[in-house]
Amino acid sequence: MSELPENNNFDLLRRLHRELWPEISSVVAFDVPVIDHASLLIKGAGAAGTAIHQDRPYWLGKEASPTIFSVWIALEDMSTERGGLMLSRENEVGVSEMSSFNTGSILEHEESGEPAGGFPISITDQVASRMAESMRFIGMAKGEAVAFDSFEPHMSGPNVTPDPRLSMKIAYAEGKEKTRYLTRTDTLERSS
Ligand SMILES: O=C(O)CCC(=O)C(=O)O
Ligand SMILES: [Fe+2]
Repeated sequence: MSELPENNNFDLLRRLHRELWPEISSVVAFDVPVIDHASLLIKGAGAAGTAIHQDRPYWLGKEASPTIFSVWIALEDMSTERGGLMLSRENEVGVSEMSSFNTGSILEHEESGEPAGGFPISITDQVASRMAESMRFIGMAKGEAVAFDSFEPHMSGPNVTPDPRLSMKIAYAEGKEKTRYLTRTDTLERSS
């Protein structure tokens, strides 16, 4: 794809990408960096939380060996009440450690019918209850971001406020062997 469609959120995506990518591109060092997918994560007023899960089980069909990682960007100041992202602080590392992203393994997951939070594959109750103790709300101001790989357990609480929670996720990947993705990063950077 050499041109990006108009009338969508590519403006926002490009802007966020240009802010983020310089700091992480050399550490991640993909041959052909692509954005596998990106989406606004709008959690409606009163919406349920998202159960603890890894993303890798969702992406097994996308790539045989894992390269996709997420950058989760707060589009407003986050709070626990808003249902902000939760991660284990024990796993926190600096940007330089992103070179060892995606070397983890899949924990036991189970599929449930249609959970309120919308993510049907989640870590089994037994494993989750042990992990839950270390999960912490990640305080982020508007415009701040956190990156996590496809093996990072994460979750979020319910949005108990009367307004939607606004965040965005950009999922980067090695595009060398991929035929399906949203855009190459160089295409996005060149577009205006
Ligand atoms: O934004 C959230 O509350 C959770 C999102 C999530 O699990 C994901 O983007 O992989
Ligand atoms: Fe997720």
